[in-house]
Amino acid sequence: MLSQVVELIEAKRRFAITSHLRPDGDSLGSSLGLCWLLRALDKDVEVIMRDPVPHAYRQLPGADGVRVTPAVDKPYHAVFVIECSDITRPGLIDLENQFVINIDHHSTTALFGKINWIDSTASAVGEMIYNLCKATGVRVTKEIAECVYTALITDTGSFHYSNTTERTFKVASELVRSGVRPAKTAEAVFASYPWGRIQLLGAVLSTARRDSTGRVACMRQTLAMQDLAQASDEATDGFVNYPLTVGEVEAVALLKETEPGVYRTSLRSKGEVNVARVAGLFGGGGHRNAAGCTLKGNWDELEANIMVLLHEAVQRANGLKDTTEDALKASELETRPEPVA
Ligand SMILES: [Mn+2]
Repeated sequence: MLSQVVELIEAKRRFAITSHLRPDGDSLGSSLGLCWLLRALDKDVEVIMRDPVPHAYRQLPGADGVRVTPAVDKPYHAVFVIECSDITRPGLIDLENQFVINIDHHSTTALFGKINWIDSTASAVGEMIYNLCKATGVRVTKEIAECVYTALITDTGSFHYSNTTERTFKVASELVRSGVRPAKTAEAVFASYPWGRIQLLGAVLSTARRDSTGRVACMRQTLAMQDLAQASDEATDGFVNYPLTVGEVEAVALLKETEPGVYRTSLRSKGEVNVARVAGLFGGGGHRNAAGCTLKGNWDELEANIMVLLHEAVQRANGLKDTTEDALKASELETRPEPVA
């Protein structure tokens, strides 16, 4: 919990901070924000990651100091692990031999740390880092503010998602007062993609289809599409959200081929529709409205399966009794158009 984290920071001096593979806005913003916080307390600290900083986050203060490494290869008094569901998520060799502090806002996280600070009411870990500033008496500098603000806007979908609370806006307001320029940060994060993203988006959208209820949609992304668009993995962030911009669509799946026969699957939903539960059936996890899992097997079968499960999730959220006939009818999919790539 928070008081244990504060005590540990006071007692120790040499720290590392890490987060999950393919770091995102919250993992990087929170890691770098915490790094600035610890520096303000004269601590010896560095951010270490298995994967490099994606293009969208290279403007973050301190991003150029992130050390990419496959292992925890230096001695530290403690290693902070930011928003990871378990100790393997950072992909760092020897991490399990460290004094680990687990900081997360997902209630589903394993309590793998010597200290576990979990706050599922926080919209992003960034919000928790802000609270840690207050708890340690560290002034929220412009650097900390920019890092934490990036965490907030990415994890709340620019304040669209249901994790956005009054407190999120209060923190955001304080961050703007500390020097954040919202338009500048938003442009850096959401408007700095390479052209290949547009080409890839076109290809992925061309695979979109719905079930007969119109409430469940799915899309796929193949390795061939990615090659053709010469798009990096990070250029595809957020594609899964497009079908949800349609009024009646309540749940969506994007199956993304990462190697032949293996699909990293993103699930998104609106309102009460719980996709974390669906992801959980396949060993994945996440939040009610945003979750993910890895599927293996045949495209068409996996897609049909996941759509039936999403349909059930939609039914459950709407309090409707699902008859077998409805479920079967819903599993009849629209004919897939020929994909562009
Ligand atoms: Mn997060």
